[in-house]
Amino acid sequence: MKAKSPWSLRVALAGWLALSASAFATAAEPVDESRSDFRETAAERDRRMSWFREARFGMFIHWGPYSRLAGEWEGKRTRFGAEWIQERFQIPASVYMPLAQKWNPSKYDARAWVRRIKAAGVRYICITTKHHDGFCLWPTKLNDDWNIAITPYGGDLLKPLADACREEGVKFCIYHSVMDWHHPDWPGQSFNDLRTGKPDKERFKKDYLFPQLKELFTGYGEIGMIWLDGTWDKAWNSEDGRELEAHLRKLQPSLVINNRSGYKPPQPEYGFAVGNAYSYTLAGDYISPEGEIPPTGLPGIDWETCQTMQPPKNWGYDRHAKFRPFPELLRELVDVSSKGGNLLLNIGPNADGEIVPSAADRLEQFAAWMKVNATAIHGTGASPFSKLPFKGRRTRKPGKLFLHVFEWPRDGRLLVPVSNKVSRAYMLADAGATPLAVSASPAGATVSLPAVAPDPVVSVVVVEIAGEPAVLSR
Ligand code: JFZ
Repeated sequence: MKAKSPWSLRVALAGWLALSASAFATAAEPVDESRSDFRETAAERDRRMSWFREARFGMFIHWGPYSRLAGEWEGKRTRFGAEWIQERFQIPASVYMPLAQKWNPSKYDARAWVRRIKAAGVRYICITTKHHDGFCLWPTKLNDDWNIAITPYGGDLLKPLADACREEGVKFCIYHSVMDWHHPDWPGQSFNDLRTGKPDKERFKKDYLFPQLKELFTGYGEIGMIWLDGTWDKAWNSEDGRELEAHLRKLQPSLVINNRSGYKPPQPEYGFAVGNAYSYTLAGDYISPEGEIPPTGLPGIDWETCQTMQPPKNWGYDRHAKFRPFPELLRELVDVSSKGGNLLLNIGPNADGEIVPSAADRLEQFAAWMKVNATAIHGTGASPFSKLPFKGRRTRKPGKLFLHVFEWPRDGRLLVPVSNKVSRAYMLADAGATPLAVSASPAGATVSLPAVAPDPVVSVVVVEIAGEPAVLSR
């Protein structure tokens, strides 16, 4: 597909917003009644989305009975998708259930998790309440044999996390799979060899899915965001997705909803090739590219790239898979932030309830970097530049450009292609903010850098300018 200018995306987006049953409207126009009685002006939407846009960095947590198997079944490895192990090896419920019944995350310490994750600069945590295997991490009243209450652990795994998030000032968010390989009424793929009767989607929605969501939205305090998933099965259609979104909007109008309810209003042309059309569906409040970062920013669209630490695509803990190196993870966060998106980075705790050492180590490295540089990520806007004359990225706040330098220039000079007068330039790592020499030229402002980069992975140069960046085309 020929790459189109971002302008074409803006036009397409405007068309999408006008055509689709978007849940928000400008001050004058009423919301499309077909979608729900959820009414919101663009200003109200901006207020509702503000925490999400400011956060930039979230943590995904995939945890469930599959964590006990950790990517291995009868000596065979899943290779990817450790949380899909039941499907990979077609394990029937009669065999998979006893595995869950032995799950005892005895070392689980939600408060310790949240403190370690918060220190890494993460602003929201999104945990799997129920993944595709249908196992519920909370003692739901809607089934009596497939939730945490049937395990030796017995307690509620979500409640302590929700409480710890609230006490630590981290947004508590949830992942919830619509697809349910266990429930007898799920009309799509199932591994429940014990079920009887004929699946019934309407009963599944009305007597299970919707009431379970009501349990979650009335029992755990305010939930910041829901990461819906598992709606690609042909058994689930756009109308089901619209109903699901409307149900959630009624349960909690302040909720941020991702784009995977299954609802599919008219879609725009993005103007670039997308790896996974499902995750780029324009619906809900934001789009969720999986393991990929849009090549440019997506002006006017909220987006979040979700990414694993254990490639390829191991969201549940895999005992064999390697962990991606920290520099790659940090530069991914900087890249996403520079394009105006969020990074939802995943960890898969082990069956005992521990954040495994390789994940903990990366969180500690994030914590060390964020201690110095968080202001160059949280609350920043997308870069005003389409490209820069150095290997790195840039984020911005009013009056400030943050230049994230990946490779330290050999000549010690950094060209910032703006015609604005630079009032000050300094290293963010320099507590004394010692001014760096800046010279102006028709190409822009050139900053003279210290001989040695303060950080081996990403060093941030702060350039203070008056007004909006006047970018010089390159
Ligand atoms: C989904 C889940 O299947 C996966 O286990 C994990 O939870 C991830 C965050 O979300 O992954 C998907 C979903 C849909 C597609 C690909 C991966 N798809 O439609 O191409």
